[in-house]
Amino acid sequence: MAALGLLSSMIWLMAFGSLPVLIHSMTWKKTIGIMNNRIFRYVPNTVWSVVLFLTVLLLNQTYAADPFFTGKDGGEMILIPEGEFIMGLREDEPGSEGNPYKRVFLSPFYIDKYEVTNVLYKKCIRASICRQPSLIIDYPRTFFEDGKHWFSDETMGQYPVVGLSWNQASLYCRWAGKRLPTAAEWEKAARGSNGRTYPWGNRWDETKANWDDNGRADGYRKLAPVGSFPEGRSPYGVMDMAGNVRELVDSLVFKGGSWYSYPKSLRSGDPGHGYTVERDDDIGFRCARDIEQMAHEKKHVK
Ligand SMILES: [Ca+2]
Ligand SMILES: [Ca+2]
Repeated sequence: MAALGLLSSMIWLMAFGSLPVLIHSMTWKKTIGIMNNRIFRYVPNTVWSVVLFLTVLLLNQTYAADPFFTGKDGGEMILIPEGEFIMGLREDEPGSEGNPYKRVFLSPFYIDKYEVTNVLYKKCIRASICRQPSLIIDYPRTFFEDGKHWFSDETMGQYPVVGLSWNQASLYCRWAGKRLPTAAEWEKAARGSNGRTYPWGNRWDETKANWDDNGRADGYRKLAPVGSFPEGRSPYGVMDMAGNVRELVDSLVFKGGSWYSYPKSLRSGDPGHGYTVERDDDIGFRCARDIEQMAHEKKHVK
């Protein structure tokens, strides 16, 4: 990803840098011996410049907007490598009955680095695939103190989208060329392979996630923009796997707890049962993607 980003930036720099430089470079052809023949002499500099500009632009489109790392929605994804991980809760933890530690093997997959944001969800609405989110109960708490609307206000673009049903979330992922993660995939992406309790480790830290503290320790009374807690990232660099919005997966459970949850629900191994309300103001999601699917599509594009 970093290499692609660097390449993309360089290409853009070349594209915008080359055009004015070449147009004004009247001695350009003479400095390169091979250009100093009949064909090149009678083609104006501006034409060569435009050709170069368009080539560079085309290259940029090819490498910068690679849908295999971002999906159609442009949401950045992270590779979770193949292998075993420990799922569930330690024997001495509350809730471990019925959800004990177990080893689970998973093939590699990609998962969104961030919770799906309002700005990304709006792309799917503009494509006439997704419907507007709406809350099943319009709690007063869904409005921010200054009266901003949680979805329509333009300054809320980087906040996670809420107010969706499971079907709406699933539809979004499919539109983006992705799917909802399984509970196991979600949990591995959140806690890594060694069964740690929270994405950052085994000890609770009230400053590393957005939870129900009324803003006292984490700085947020309600939702926070995605990626606001980089120190709370998972071993793979996935953000907000504890708190902010609890996340829909492909089974009907919610993972990771939210801004309206206490630390117990923020444990990555928490089964996330006990909530049945859809389209709530603390429920969001992120998408996943198969490696095989990506390789298959790439072959077809070529
Ligand atoms: Ca909070
Ligand atoms: Ca979350």
